[in-house]
Amino acid sequence: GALTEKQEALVNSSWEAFKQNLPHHSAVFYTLILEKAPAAKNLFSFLANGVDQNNPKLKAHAEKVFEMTHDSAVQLRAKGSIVIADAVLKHLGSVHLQKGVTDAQFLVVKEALLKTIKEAVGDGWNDELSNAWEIAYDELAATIKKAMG
Ligand code: HEM
Ligand code: ISQ
Repeated sequence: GALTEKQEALVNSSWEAFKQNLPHHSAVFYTLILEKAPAAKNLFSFLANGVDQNNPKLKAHAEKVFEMTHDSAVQLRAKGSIVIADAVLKHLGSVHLQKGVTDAQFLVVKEALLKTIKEAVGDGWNDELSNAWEIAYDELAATIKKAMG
Protein backbone atom coordinates (compact mmCIF):
# COMPACT_ATOMS: atom_id res chain seq x y z
CA GLY A 1 0.00 0.00 0.00
CA ALA A 2 1.27 3.44 -0.89
CA LEU A 3 1.10 6.37 1.49
CA THR A 4 0.19 9.97 0.72
CA GLU A 5 2.53 12.89 1.32
CA LYS A 6 0.22 14.02 4.11
CA GLN A 7 0.42 10.61 5.77
CA GLU A 8 4.20 10.62 5.58
CA ALA A 9 4.25 14.02 7.28
CA LEU A 10 1.91 12.72 10.01
CA VAL A 11 4.09 9.66 10.58
CA ASN A 12 7.22 11.84 10.73
CA SER A 13 5.79 14.20 13.32
CA SER A 14 4.37 11.41 15.48
CA TRP A 15 7.73 9.61 15.36
CA GLU A 16 9.32 12.81 16.70
CA ALA A 17 6.66 12.95 19.43
CA PHE A 18 7.43 9.33 20.36
CA LYS A 19 11.16 10.04 20.63
CA GLN A 20 10.49 13.17 22.70
CA ASN A 21 9.85 10.99 25.76
CA LEU A 22 11.35 7.64 24.92
CA PRO A 23 11.51 6.25 28.50
CA HIS A 24 7.81 6.89 29.05
CA HIS A 25 6.56 5.81 25.62
CA SER A 26 8.62 2.64 25.59
CA ALA A 27 7.28 1.73 29.05
CA VAL A 28 3.71 2.32 27.77
CA PHE A 29 4.47 0.10 24.76
CA TYR A 30 5.75 -2.84 26.86
CA THR A 31 2.96 -2.49 29.40
CA LEU A 32 0.32 -2.68 26.63
CA ILE A 33 2.03 -5.73 25.12
CA LEU A 34 2.27 -7.54 28.46
CA GLU A 35 -1.39 -6.78 29.27
CA LYS A 36 -2.51 -8.56 26.11
CA ALA A 37 0.21 -11.20 25.98
CA PRO A 38 1.72 -11.88 29.43
CA ALA A 39 3.79 -14.72 28.00
CA ALA A 40 5.83 -12.17 26.03
CA LYS A 41 7.68 -11.50 29.29
CA ASN A 42 9.50 -14.78 28.83
CA LEU A 43 10.40 -14.07 25.21
CA PHE A 44 12.39 -10.90 25.79
CA SER A 45 15.65 -11.38 27.69
CA PHE A 46 15.54 -7.71 28.75
CA LEU A 47 12.08 -8.04 30.40
CA ALA A 48 13.30 -10.51 33.00
CA ASN A 49 12.96 -7.80 35.68
CA GLY A 50 9.66 -6.44 34.36
CA VAL A 51 9.19 -3.06 32.69
CA ASP A 52 12.13 -1.20 34.18
CA GLN A 53 12.34 2.34 32.79
CA ASN A 54 16.02 2.52 33.71
CA ASN A 55 16.99 -0.47 31.60
CA PRO A 56 18.54 1.04 28.44
CA LYS A 57 17.87 -2.16 26.47
CA LEU A 58 14.11 -1.71 26.85
CA LYS A 59 14.24 1.73 25.29
CA ALA A 60 16.65 0.68 22.57
CA HIS A 61 14.54 -2.30 21.47
CA ALA A 62 11.26 -0.41 21.56
CA GLU A 63 12.78 2.48 19.64
CA LYS A 64 14.07 0.05 17.01
CA VAL A 65 10.58 -1.34 16.33
CA PHE A 66 9.12 2.18 15.93
CA GLU A 67 12.11 3.31 13.89
CA MET A 68 11.78 0.39 11.49
CA THR A 69 8.04 1.02 11.13
CA HIS A 70 8.70 4.72 10.52
CA ASP A 71 11.35 3.85 7.90
CA SER A 72 8.87 1.52 6.24
CA ALA A 73 6.33 4.34 5.98
CA VAL A 74 8.92 6.60 4.36
CA GLN A 75 9.85 3.87 1.87
CA LEU A 76 6.22 3.12 1.08
CA ARG A 77 5.70 6.80 0.32
CA ALA A 78 8.89 7.04 -1.77
CA LYS A 79 8.63 3.84 -3.81
CA GLY A 80 5.51 1.94 -2.82
CA SER A 81 7.39 -0.95 -1.23
CA ILE A 82 9.80 -1.79 1.59
CA VAL A 83 13.41 -2.70 1.07
CA ILE A 84 15.43 -4.31 3.87
CA ALA A 85 19.00 -5.46 3.28
CA ASP A 86 19.10 -9.24 2.69
CA ALA A 87 21.42 -9.97 5.62
CA VAL A 88 19.28 -7.90 8.02
CA LEU A 89 16.07 -9.53 6.89
CA LYS A 90 17.55 -13.01 7.14
CA HIS A 91 18.68 -12.24 10.68
CA LEU A 92 15.27 -10.84 11.67
CA GLY A 93 13.56 -13.87 10.17
CA SER A 94 15.73 -16.31 12.06
CA VAL A 95 15.48 -14.48 15.44
CA HIS A 96 11.68 -14.34 15.29
CA LEU A 97 11.39 -17.89 14.03
CA GLN A 98 13.65 -19.13 16.81
CA LYS A 99 11.58 -17.27 19.43
CA GLY A 100 8.45 -18.87 17.97
CA VAL A 101 6.71 -15.53 17.37
CA THR A 102 3.10 -16.03 16.20
CA ASP A 103 0.68 -14.07 13.99
CA ALA A 104 -1.38 -13.30 17.11
CA GLN A 105 1.69 -11.73 18.72
CA PHE A 106 2.32 -9.62 15.63
CA LEU A 107 -1.22 -8.30 16.10
CA VAL A 108 -0.67 -7.58 19.79
CA VAL A 109 2.47 -5.59 19.00
CA LYS A 110 0.59 -3.70 16.25
CA GLU A 111 -2.24 -2.67 18.58
CA ALA A 112 0.26 -1.64 21.26
CA LEU A 113 2.25 0.39 18.73
CA LEU A 114 -0.87 2.25 17.57
CA LYS A 115 -2.02 2.98 21.13
CA THR A 116 1.44 4.21 22.08
CA ILE A 117 1.52 6.61 19.10
CA LYS A 118 -1.99 7.72 20.01
CA GLU A 119 -0.84 8.63 23.48
CA ALA A 120 2.31 10.31 22.18
CA VAL A 121 0.46 12.65 19.79
CA GLY A 122 -2.51 13.47 22.03
CA ASP A 123 -4.87 15.77 20.11
CA GLY A 124 -2.94 15.10 16.90
CA TRP A 125 -4.46 11.60 16.60
CA ASN A 126 -6.72 10.91 13.60
CA ASP A 127 -7.67 8.11 11.19
CA GLU A 128 -5.22 9.20 8.51
CA LEU A 129 -2.35 8.99 10.97
CA SER A 130 -3.56 5.67 12.36
CA ASN A 131 -3.93 4.20 8.86
CA ALA A 132 -0.43 5.29 7.89
CA TRP A 133 1.19 3.51 10.86
CA GLU A 134 -1.05 0.47 10.25
CA ILE A 135 -0.08 0.16 6.61
CA ALA A 136 3.61 0.57 7.41
CA TYR A 137 3.47 -1.99 10.26
CA ASP A 138 1.46 -4.51 8.23
CA GLU A 139 3.92 -4.37 5.33
CA LEU A 140 6.90 -4.65 7.65
CA ALA A 141 5.35 -7.53 9.60
CA ALA A 142 4.51 -9.34 6.33
CA THR A 143 8.12 -8.89 5.19
CA ILE A 144 9.49 -10.33 8.45
CA LYS A 145 6.97 -13.21 8.42
CA LYS A 146 8.00 -14.11 4.87
CA ALA A 147 11.63 -14.22 6.05
CA MET A 148 10.57 -16.49 8.95
CA GLY A 149 8.95 -19.02 6.74
C1 HEM B 1 14.17 -9.27 18.30
C2 HEM B 1 12.16 -6.08 15.25
C3 HEM B 1 7.84 -8.16 15.94
C4 HEM B 1 9.72 -10.71 19.55
C5 HEM B 1 14.00 -8.25 17.38
C6 HEM B 1 15.06 -7.39 16.89
C7 HEM B 1 14.49 -6.50 16.05
C8 HEM B 1 13.07 -6.77 16.00
C9 HEM B 1 15.20 -5.39 15.27
C10 HEM B 1 16.53 -7.50 17.31
C11 HEM B 1 17.23 -8.58 16.56
C12 HEM B 1 18.66 -8.72 17.10
O1 HEM B 1 18.83 -9.07 18.25
O2 HEM B 1 19.58 -8.44 16.36
C13 HEM B 1 10.81 -6.39 15.16
C14 HEM B 1 9.87 -5.72 14.28
C15 HEM B 1 8.65 -6.32 14.46
C16 HEM B 1 8.84 -7.34 15.45
C17 HEM B 1 10.22 -4.56 13.35
C18 HEM B 1 7.31 -6.05 13.80
C19 HEM B 1 7.13 -5.45 12.64
C20 HEM B 1 7.96 -9.00 17.01
C21 HEM B 1 6.87 -9.69 17.66
C22 HEM B 1 7.39 -10.37 18.69
C23 HEM B 1 8.82 -10.15 18.68
C24 HEM B 1 5.41 -9.62 17.22
C25 HEM B 1 6.65 -11.23 19.70
C26 HEM B 1 6.01 -10.69 20.70
C27 HEM B 1 11.09 -10.56 19.49
C28 HEM B 1 12.00 -11.24 20.40
C29 HEM B 1 13.29 -10.84 20.04
C30 HEM B 1 13.13 -9.91 18.92
C31 HEM B 1 11.60 -12.17 21.51
C32 HEM B 1 14.60 -11.23 20.74
C33 HEM B 1 14.74 -10.30 21.93
C34 HEM B 1 15.91 -10.60 22.82
O3 HEM B 1 17.06 -10.36 22.39
O4 HEM B 1 15.70 -11.01 23.96
N1 HEM B 1 12.81 -7.85 16.82
N2 HEM B 1 10.15 -7.35 15.85
N3 HEM B 1 9.12 -9.31 17.64
N4 HEM B 1 11.79 -9.79 18.63
FE1 HEM B 1 10.97 -8.56 17.26
C1 ISQ C 1 9.57 -6.80 19.07
N1 ISQ C 1 10.75 -7.17 18.66
C2 ISQ C 1 11.80 -6.67 19.25
C3 ISQ C 1 11.75 -5.78 20.26
C4 ISQ C 1 10.51 -5.38 20.70
C5 ISQ C 1 10.36 -4.49 21.73
C6 ISQ C 1 9.14 -4.13 22.16
C7 ISQ C 1 8.05 -4.65 21.57
C8 ISQ C 1 8.16 -5.53 20.54
C9 ISQ C 1 9.41 -5.91 20.09
